[in-house]
Amino acid sequence: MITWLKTFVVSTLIFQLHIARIFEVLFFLGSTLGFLIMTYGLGIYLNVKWQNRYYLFLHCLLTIILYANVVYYREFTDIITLPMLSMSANMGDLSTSIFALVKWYDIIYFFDLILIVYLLMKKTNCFNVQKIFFQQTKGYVFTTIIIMTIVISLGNVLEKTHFFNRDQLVRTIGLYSFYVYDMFVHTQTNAQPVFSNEDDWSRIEKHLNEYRVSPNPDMFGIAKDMNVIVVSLESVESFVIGETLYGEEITPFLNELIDDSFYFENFYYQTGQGKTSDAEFLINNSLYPLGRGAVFLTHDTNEYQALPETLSQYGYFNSVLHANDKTFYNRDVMYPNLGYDKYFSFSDYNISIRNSVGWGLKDIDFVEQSMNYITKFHEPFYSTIITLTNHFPFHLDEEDHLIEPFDSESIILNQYFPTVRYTDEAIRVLVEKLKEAGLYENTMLVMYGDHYGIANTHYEQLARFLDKEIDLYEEVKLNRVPLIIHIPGIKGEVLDTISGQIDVMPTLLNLLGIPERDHTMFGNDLFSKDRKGFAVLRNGTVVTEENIFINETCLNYKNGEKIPLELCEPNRERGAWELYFSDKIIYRDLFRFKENRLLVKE
Ligand code: GP9
Ligand code: MN
Repeated sequence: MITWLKTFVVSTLIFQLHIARIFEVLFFLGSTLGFLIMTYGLGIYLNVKWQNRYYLFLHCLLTIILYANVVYYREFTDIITLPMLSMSANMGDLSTSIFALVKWYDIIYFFDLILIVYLLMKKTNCFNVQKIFFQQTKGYVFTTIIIMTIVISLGNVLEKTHFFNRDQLVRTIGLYSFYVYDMFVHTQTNAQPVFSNEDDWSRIEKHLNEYRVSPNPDMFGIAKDMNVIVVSLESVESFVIGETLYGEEITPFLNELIDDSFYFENFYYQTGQGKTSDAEFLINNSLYPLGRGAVFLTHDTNEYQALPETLSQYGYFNSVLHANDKTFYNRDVMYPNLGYDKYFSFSDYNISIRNSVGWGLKDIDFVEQSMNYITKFHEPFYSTIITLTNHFPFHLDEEDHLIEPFDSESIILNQYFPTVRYTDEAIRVLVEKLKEAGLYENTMLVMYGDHYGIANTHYEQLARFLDKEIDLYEEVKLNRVPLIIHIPGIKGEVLDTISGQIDVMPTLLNLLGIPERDHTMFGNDLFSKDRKGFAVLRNGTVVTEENIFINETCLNYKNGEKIPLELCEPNRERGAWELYFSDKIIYRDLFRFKENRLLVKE
């Protein structure tokens, strides 16, 4: 009863699951109870002496699962999934983030243990589930089978209807049953058929052709043979661009650069649990990352048709520069697979206490040291530069503050402004150094925000900065990150097409004068004359020029007013298919069969 109650209270209050309707409450309570009966019921097989210990152990285990999710939710507004456990190797580097998320008052989550231990000491037999629920083992086995079947079928039905919103899945089947289902999905995805049938590709191609638009011929090859530098701007969101805090510009350099570049103001991040690495995956493959875990970790040996691989065929030298341990996100394995020739990581930089903060080397020092490598590259080159200073929890020494922190109850939000401002300064240094090295005039610069910086849990305070209420409509818009494309000799402009990270690869190919040919890409050229704005986020939210589908709600795109759900249906469905087909390619490693298929076609 204690575990049950605790799970319900925490889930409704902390996870913002919006369990509002009465049937949702009943569903959540019912599915959680089902899971608890199933697991506590196992105790009937134990010798009475061991039963209480088993119940205590189980309660502790479930409390740990619950609490781990509470901590994770504070920053990621998401639930932990099983493939993420393979990310535990990253934990060492994550420690700065984790310490900022654990609070002293969290002790409250463990208070009930006192009561339980007291009851156990009193040798009460109130935990004797056998007496309460089951007279015989058959009853237990029967109940368990029924509950397991319900949970897995329900999860399956939700997936079949392309339900990509984990919040809703947990809301329906409960937190613990979610793990039963997740385990089922985990074993299923790991055992995807080794063979693909002809049908897989034809369905995918049919879907993609339906939405494919021709790239803009006027832009074809305008950056031909130029070097390309793609900068991942850690946690930089669109809301800071062009904005001021206490009269000071937050991103003065990016604002200046935008005046001379193409700037996409309605560009959305589409990352999942693999965050920075998911963004890299999107940019380099025009495929969606997965809904569970980081694709860099779970599908590192797949066949891909990545951008660096294509560029190699055009004589490019491909590299990544990022001052973190090379194994983080399994990058040292994934990069060669994507066609990168060299990865400059932690050991290639001089890193000391003096030049580090938070997650490691400060961005300005990182850019300066990176330039020593870049200036020696064989041309043309394609380089991905991944910044780090503007990473949660946004630590920065006072002496590096170029703007005052914000003043609100959220320390995280307050600190975000000086770190964004600092990364902006690092980009200024990068551009200056490129100019000094004579590279600026023949290098196309692409900069994108990798994912959100300020989680929903800080929205109350963020609303104060934005000076407006953050309703569902504003919440959607807060998924926008900047995309800047600077092409030497071209003036550029601000473009408002609704787009996402998935669109970058086809755009770059066109600018570089590389025909799309056999590439399977889910994105479309950002400059295409036939382009229809579209972006699907990894949680199934869909943004188009007419409407927005979010959390089973349909909003008018222009004014955010709630409109009938049917109006969003075609776009919701398209978004769901996009994610479904992209996932299918990855889970089944379908590119392995694509080449054979093309040969057969010829
Ligand atoms: C890690 C860095 C940050 O190397 O890219 O990753 P994130 O936590 O943002 O995914
Ligand atoms: Mn990141």
